[in-house]
Amino acid sequence: MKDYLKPLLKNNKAMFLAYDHGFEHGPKDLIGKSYDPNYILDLAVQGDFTGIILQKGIAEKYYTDAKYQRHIPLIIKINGKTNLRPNEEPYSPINCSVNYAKKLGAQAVGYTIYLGSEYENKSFEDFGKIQEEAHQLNMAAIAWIYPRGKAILKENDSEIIKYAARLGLELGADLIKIKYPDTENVLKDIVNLAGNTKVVLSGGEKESEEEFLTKVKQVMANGFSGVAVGRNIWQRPDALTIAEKLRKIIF
Ligand code: FBP
Repeated sequence: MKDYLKPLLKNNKAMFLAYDHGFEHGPKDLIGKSYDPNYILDLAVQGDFTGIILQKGIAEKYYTDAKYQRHIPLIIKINGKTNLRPNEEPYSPINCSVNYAKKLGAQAVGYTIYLGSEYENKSFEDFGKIQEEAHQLNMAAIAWIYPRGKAILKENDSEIIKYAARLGLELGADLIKIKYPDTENVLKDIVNLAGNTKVVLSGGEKESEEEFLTKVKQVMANGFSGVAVGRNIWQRPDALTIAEKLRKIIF
């Protein structure tokens, strides 16, 4: 089995900085200096993250600098949606090809699947193609798997998060990004169900440093491969300090 994730891992672990929130949530999330992509890219380098997650527009206009290309591997999020439309049955359309992500210097592509949505079938078709194209180009295929839609009564229901983990493996994702389940007891099951697909924790809304780092400790103790986090890092004035604490837990 080829290890497409190798350029994005350190000691086999991932610490990704997510920065697609201007698209997904709008400017309300871009608190303080975080509206500035250069600030975030510098943070990713100085904080020793193992990858940065960007939409193509930001990659095209900011990741061109050699200081970033040399020091922080790129993951292009190739689909995205705003939060302005009713979220009842979500679907996130593709806005960048795998081929173009490669041209921008990406080592991986990321794609969000809303598990349980009326449109999940379309997402599976999309991801099926994306995964094959990515592997042909020697890139990793990463799936954000978020249960969402009318059929989903609780987005962090542990049984559904376990389902998401298994789905990631069966769809051929190299790595999945999932939300913290409603109980710590299933963390090991999640990892076991994902098998050779790596699992990282999605950061979530900003919470206290202690709450966030406790979750990270728990997932790492249960075999997760790291985190992909945004708001819990760059919404803080002391972003580099928390990045260092995170690094100590993960590596
Ligand atoms: P955070 O660590 O800030 O939660 O970022 C992770 C992420 O998946 C982002 O990539 C994405 O923009 C956002 O969360 C989507 O959040 P949601 O769909 O839950 O509103």
